[in-house]
Amino acid sequence: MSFEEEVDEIEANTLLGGAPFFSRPGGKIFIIWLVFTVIGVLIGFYAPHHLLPVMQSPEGGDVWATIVFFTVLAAPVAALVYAIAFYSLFAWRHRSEDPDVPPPDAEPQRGNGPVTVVWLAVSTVLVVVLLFWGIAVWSAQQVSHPNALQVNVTGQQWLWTYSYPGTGVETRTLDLPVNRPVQFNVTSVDVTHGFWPAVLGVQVDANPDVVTVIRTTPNKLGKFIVQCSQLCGLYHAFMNNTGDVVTSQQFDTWLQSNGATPTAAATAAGTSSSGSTTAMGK
Ligand SMILES: [Cu+2]
Repeated sequence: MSFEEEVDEIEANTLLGGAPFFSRPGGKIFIIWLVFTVIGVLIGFYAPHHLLPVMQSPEGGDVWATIVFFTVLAAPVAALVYAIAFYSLFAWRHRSEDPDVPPPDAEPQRGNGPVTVVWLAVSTVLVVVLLFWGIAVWSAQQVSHPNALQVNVTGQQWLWTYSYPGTGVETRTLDLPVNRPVQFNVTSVDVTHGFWPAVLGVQVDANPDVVTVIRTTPNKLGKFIVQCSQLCGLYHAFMNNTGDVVTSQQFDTWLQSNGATPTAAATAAGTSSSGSTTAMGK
């Protein structure tokens, strides 16, 4: 053993109070924790691409980012729990000849100052970060646009009805014009339902006698699914229908095919020339 190695060993045994870090339980748990954390972070970044639908609004993008961010932040916490459990199963299992003899108690963690301080500090920082993230994402949906398309959403056992004020149109499919802010005014006529067009980043309870407002701006053409997210009775699982993000012109045509006058359809679809009461010819 060289002089440097001897010095290293002496330092390891004095400064670290025993064996080298990575051969002590704490060191081994640290390595397992590191591996599990990396796996958790990778899952956070890559799993949504396989598990989530393609989002069709900036609010949907916020939901996506929130899922990734929360998973990545949770990864080291969950990894610590799994690392300790995993290590304990193998290293600290009861090896007594007599299975009726319980193992001796471990050193109590209560009263361990550094562990308590680190635990409280990390928990506090994580909760505050998540709180501010949540407030920021939530408040972004609270901005009202004067030009927003109004859609009244009504839940009942067990279907959704959509009406477009000013047009007389009431349908069972939720067509929306692309790149136009939408304001959903959500209510229910019987029990609590949950209005959930997931790809639009919108999920809100539909409560009887209450109108809840939620906003989004569809930015990607294509069909999507609206589901009920609150258990609302026998056929809750079947309480879904389709929506479609279309161009303004297609939306105008769709409104007219559902009974709107050309003028009302053009106004609702935003295809009429602004400041004029005359609807543009198609
Ligand atoms: Cu339901």
